[in-house]
Parts: sequence; structure tokens; C-alpha cells
Amino acid sequence: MLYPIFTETRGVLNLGGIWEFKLDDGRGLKDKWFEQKLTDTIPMAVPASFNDIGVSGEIKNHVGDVWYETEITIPKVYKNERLVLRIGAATHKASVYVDGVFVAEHKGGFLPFEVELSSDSEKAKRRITIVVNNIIDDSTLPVGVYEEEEVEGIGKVVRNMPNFDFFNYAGLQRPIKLYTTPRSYIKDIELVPQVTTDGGLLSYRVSTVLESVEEDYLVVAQLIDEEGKNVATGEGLQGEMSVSDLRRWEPLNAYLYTFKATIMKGEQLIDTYEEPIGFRSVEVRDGKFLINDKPFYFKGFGKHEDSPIAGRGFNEAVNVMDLRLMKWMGANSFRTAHYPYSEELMRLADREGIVVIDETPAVGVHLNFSAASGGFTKEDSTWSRIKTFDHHKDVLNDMIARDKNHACVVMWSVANEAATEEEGAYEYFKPLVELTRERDPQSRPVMIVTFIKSTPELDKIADLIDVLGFNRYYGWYENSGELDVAKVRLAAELAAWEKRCPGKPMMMTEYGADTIAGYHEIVPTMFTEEYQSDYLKINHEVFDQVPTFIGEHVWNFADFATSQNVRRVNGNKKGVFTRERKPKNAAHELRKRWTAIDDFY
Ligand code: GCB
Repeated sequence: MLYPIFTETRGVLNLGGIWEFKLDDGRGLKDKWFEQKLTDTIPMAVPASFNDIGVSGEIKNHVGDVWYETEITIPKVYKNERLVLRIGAATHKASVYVDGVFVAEHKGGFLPFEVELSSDSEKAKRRITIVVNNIIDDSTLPVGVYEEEEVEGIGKVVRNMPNFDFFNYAGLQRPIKLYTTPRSYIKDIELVPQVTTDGGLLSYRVSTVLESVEEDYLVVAQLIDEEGKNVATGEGLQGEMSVSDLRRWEPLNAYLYTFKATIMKGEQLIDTYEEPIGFRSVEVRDGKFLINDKPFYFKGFGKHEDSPIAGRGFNEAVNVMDLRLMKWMGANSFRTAHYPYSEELMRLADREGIVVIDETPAVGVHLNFSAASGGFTKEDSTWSRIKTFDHHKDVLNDMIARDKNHACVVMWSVANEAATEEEGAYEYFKPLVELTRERDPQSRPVMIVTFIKSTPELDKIADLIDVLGFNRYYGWYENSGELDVAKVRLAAELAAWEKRCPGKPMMMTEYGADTIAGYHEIVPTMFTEEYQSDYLKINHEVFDQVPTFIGEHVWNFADFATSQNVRRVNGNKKGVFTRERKPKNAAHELRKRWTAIDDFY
């Protein structure tokens, strides 16, 4: 799926701005609200999560449908073009209507979808209505629990509890665009760059949709360097281009070529599209994670798309600052915990040379454990009850379709903290890991991130994956306040993993301690800045002893919003930065460590 850009043959209109917004009282679809202009609306920013900016508990905690509406005018110049409405993300389900007519629906809150609009109508104005539903249950990703209860004196109380530890922000959270292509157009581009001993080789495949017979058209491919020089040319829908004097894409030293595909009909330009592409190799070999044939050490974070006011809403300023802060610290990578992030951020990471582990929204896929409450709640087996499998396949397909060409993406994470210790996990994940490998043209490594109960003795999925990803909180949830004991326990677990999976690279995908900025104690005590720094230190002392250890991602980059529960004091405070991006002491400590560790070892 191609990201909408301007080219000589394509236009893009950003539909961001103020939309009409309304909570559904349960009658919206029944009463066909889409047929008329919405009434009794409030203004709503798009893109943004609606929850915090509504300034009411009713809006913040609404469960069910919300309605968005805007009116657009299609410029005359686009009259003969193919018009596509593209929704960057609608969390978690959406139905789209144009002038009251249903045109599309989509499940999954963190990946784009699009629908072609008819452009033949004389009507320049169109009314776009999008109904967004935020319910999470055992068939959605992420997973949640939906509950209704009759409470005396109140009536029906509806609860929609996340089975994960971040606020269930929702709405139209990413850019919405209207873009045009010619009637014959480039539909997709698949790029496989290879780094060779004397240069680079780019395999490409262009898919097109053509109005008349194929012989009339010629597809021309060009590879252009950062100075705008054409360095290789090809013809046809697929082919290979070799590049001499190759500039590689390196972590923190990105170099991006532009792959330009053009459809010509004789002398006539039909369509053209430009895709950035970085040349780098990725491979897991001999217990190491190799980028460009050199052993890479991941230094960075599990993140969230989260900021004050906009919630999970796309925030370009925050994205720029976050990557700058990561560079300031000597970090080189992050994991898109716990859902695919915006395409704009992925493009920025390509450009900044930040390495990304791309994760699906499969979080909370565990019916006996809730990351929100920390409790083991039920006794049923997850894998005989959960209904996420088909949707899990869909999000993997769509995530890879969207992100396959990104140089920054070096590994796929199929899930976070699923019930990988339960019987049935292997059978659930085997086809998903196979699908990931089959769909990725660049054959990147695959991981499934596990939690504390997925011990070397119980874990069922380690043999399926290339890299072991551990979320472990020794010294926080385990051995709270006992950093000396925590250190011994962590070392023992890692040693047991080395025994179970000899030679398999492992990394810490999460480790962290809740820390209230400004809390201090002479004797490091939980929740103080001193404790967070010491907690990280003992973890690092253990990591540094393990030869197959390939990286450390601290949980979390910044404090973030969660649902209310007894374990969270106004959100998760494991950030190395506050939610406003002010450094805690740990940021300075990590900076010292990471600037002293090379990206390659
Ligand atoms: C985890 C989860 C993450 C939580 C974190 C915590 O293991 O993957 O989503 O926020 O623990 O802080 O408890």
C-alpha cells in the first residue's frame, strides 16, 4: 500500500482540521444518522484522540460508537482523476459514508485503509461521515473485556476494560487524506535492496492498474541518489538494478535513495510515484543481529504514541522531538509497542537512521493475565477461547503491506506478552510466524515478545522465532525493592535461556521501574529517581555478561496514560522522560552508558 504523496501525476489534500463530532447514544445506526447532516455536534480535532479534548467524563470514557463528519469540496482540477479517501487509522472499527451512502468499513485501529470515491458526479461538495467504534473484546487486537451490569439506582453500567496497560484512546487518530491518481496508475511497489561486496542490487516489482491493454504501456524504473543523480534505470514491471559506489543506510547515518516508477504510454506520462529506499542488510547469524554484516546492539526504548492533549493522536512535533531526544541519549532504536505507529513516523525513522522493531497490535492476548491489573484472573485456557486468530492474520498482512519497504524496519514483532506459556500457543503462532516470513519480501527476522511466566521451562514459542524478546521486571514486579536479589534472579533466568536455546540472540524488550519525577531518597527507594537509575544499572550489569545479548529497550521512553487502576498513579510512570518530555535522572545515566557503547560491537 503506497503512502499518498504529491508527484507530477498525483495530488494530495489533507482533510485534517475541525470535524463535527457526536457521541452515539445507541441509536445512531438504527436511526441512520448518516442520512442527514449530524445535529447537536461539538467541534473535534482530526487527527486526535477524542477522549481528553472533549473535556468531560462522558466523552473521555465513552464506550461504543462516535460520529465524525466533514464536508469537502473537490477542486475542479481533480474532476477526471481517480479520487481516493485514505484514513490513516480509525480506532478500532469504522464505517464510512459519503453523502449518506455506505462506502467502506474497517477493523483494526492502527493501520490505514482507503476507498475510491466516484469522481464522475457533477457534485463538488461531499459529506463524509465516519462512525468509529472503540469497543475491545476477545476478537479485537488489542484485546479487552466488555461487560454490562445493572446497578440499582443507576441502571445499566457498561465497562470496557483493556487487557493491556495503556489508555484505550480512540477516534480518528491519524491523518485523513484525499489523494488522486490518474485512471491508470501504480498500485504498489515492492523493493528488496541487497548489499553486495562491490555495491548494491535492488530487486523491484511494480504493480499497476491499467485502463487498456498492457502492451500500450511501459513502466520505467529509476534509482536516484540524494543529490538527485540517476544511478540506475530499468524497464518493465519487475527487474533488478545494480548500483556501484553504494552509500549504505546505516543506523544513525541514513542514506536514502529514491526509487521512481513511471508509467509511460508512448511519449505520454501516465503516472509516477517515488518511494524512499535505503540499502542495508539484516540477518541473524551466530547469536548476533547483523546489520550490513556487522553485529548491531539495540539501545533504545519500548515507546507509545502518547502525548498530553492529543492522546494517541498523530503529533508531528512530538515525533520529531522524541527521535531527537533518542539521538541525544545515544539510543539507536525503538519497538512500536504495542501497535504499528503512523506512517509519517516510520518515514521519519528511515530518514533519521533510527532502527525499528515493528509490532502488531496483538497485546493482551492472554485470558489468564491482565497487564492492566497485573492479576491472573481466570482459569480458562487462552487458546481454546480467544477469537483473535483471523484478525491477527489480517493485521500482519496489512502491517507488512504498509511497512515492507522501510529501511528502518529490521524485525517484526508478532505479539506482545501473549499466553506463550499455555498449551496451544505453538499451534496459534506457527502459522502466523510462517505468514510473516512468507509476506515479507525482505525476509526480516521475527520475534514474539514474552513475559515473566513464559519461563524457559514453560515457553512454547521460542523455537519458532529468530530473536528472544524478554519483558522482565526483576526488581520491580518481582523482588520489589531488592535489587541485589533481582540481579541474581535475572542472571539465572538468562542462563537458563542460553541452555534452552543455545546461540539464539536475546534482547530485553522491556525493563523499567515506575518513577515519579522529583521523588528523591538517599537510600534508593521504589518510585524515586535514584531507584530507577539503580534498577537500570543492575540490569545492565547482567546484560553485559551474556554473549548472545543483542540489545536493551527500556520501558518506557516517556510516562504515558493508562486506564484507572490501583497500580497506576495517573498513568504509567516508567518513562525515562515525563509525559511532557522532561528528563528524569535516568535519562542522564542512560545517556552516559549508551554514548559509550558503539552501535556495532
Ligand atoms: C509490560 C507490558 C507493558 C506495560 C509494562 C508495565 O510487560 O508489555 O505494556 O506497560 O509491562 O509497565 O507494567
